[in-house]
Amino acid sequence: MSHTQSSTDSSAHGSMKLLIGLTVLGFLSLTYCCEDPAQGAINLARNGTATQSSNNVHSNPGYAPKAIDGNNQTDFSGWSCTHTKPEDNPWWKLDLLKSYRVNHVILTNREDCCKERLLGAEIHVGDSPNITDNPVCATIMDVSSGARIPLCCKGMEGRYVGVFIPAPSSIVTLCEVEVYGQKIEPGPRVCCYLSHHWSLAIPVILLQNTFQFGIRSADLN
Ligand SMILES: [Ca+2]
Repeated sequence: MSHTQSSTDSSAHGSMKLLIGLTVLGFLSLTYCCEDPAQGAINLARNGTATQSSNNVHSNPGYAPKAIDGNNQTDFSGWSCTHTKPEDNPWWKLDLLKSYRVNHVILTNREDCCKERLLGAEIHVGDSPNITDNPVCATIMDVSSGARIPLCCKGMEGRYVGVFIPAPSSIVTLCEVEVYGQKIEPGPRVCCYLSHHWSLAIPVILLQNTFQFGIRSADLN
């Protein structure tokens, strides 16, 4: 077998390993993002406090704490959904009272009407009480699959979870917000960075191993 043929085989072998590595990575990422909170996980939102940019003027006031009252009723007449006034850039904010590593935020939208109001809403997680200073976990692009909107925040760290609609004359209305995550234990921050960015760290490791394996294979040929 010629040297050229051997190099071609090694390159093809390395490419196949790379493809397999990326496929495994994709599967792991999807699995991580789509898992529900563990059974029995504590909803951190229940111990927090909630505020919002304004309150509607209505006989059924949609005060902010109604989104963390533990009642997932999706009909506004059930007195358990929030409602701001129609205004520019409305927001709702949850203060968890201390920082957590937030894995999941689950919103419960209204179903009796108006569920499209949450389209374009940004969910921010971070330590700034000014929620738009914090990174975005997700932007709601689809409200067609039911009232429950699960969002994966991949261990973003923060004390505040905010729902912000960057649009004129809009309304934030939420029937429930659940937050699941872990306490941030004292220790080297490298653990937290890798936890938050593990979906980035793992491909780097896989790519590194794949290329090292390919180089070793080429050396043996
Ligand atoms: Ca509620």
